[in-house]
Amino acid sequence: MKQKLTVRTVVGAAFALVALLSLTAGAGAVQGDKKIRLLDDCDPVTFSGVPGGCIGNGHTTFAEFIEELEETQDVHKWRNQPSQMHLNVGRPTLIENRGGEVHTFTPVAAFGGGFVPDLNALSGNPVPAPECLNFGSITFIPAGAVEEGPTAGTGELPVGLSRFQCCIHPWMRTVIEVASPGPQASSSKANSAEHHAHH
Ligand SMILES: [Cu+2]
Repeated sequence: MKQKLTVRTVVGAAFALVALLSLTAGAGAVQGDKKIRLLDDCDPVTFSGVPGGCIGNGHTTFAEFIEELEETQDVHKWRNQPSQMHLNVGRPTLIENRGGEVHTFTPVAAFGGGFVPDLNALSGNPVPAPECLNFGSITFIPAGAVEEGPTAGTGELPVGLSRFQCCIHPWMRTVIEVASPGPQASSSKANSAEHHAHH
């Protein structure tokens, strides 16, 4: 009887250890880089005259690109994936340009136009985001490049909402929400306390 209990205890401890190890492995996986992809579908032949050019094997001609932009103020195949995401503090990001054109992934206080007036007008973003006119600080990400992005919880990507857009194609956008490292309720409690204080 005594021996059985001991065996059971050992087996229990082994299960606990396995559970702990898999939790640790899970936590490790969560710390991997979170990838954000910048996508397009430019046809190299008809985009050859576009500043920055186009490489790769996209299929959307320049005329089709402009036509879709005129009709919808957006070109669906030119987009950031994902367009919205949640990250925990400490999570690094990678920005991967999977398209054939140059893009930017520029932090902006508010979404606006980029630095190409024609694309701003056609996409319904007539007023450029000021950050997109500050050429010294814009990072251009060439086709095929993978760049380190901001890490959640740092000054570049603080707790709360951050907005990123392409300064060439201003409809290419991503909103990242970084969760508060404390209990989930803390920020909403703070909000409601602030709300009550106003009354
Ligand atoms: Cu772009």
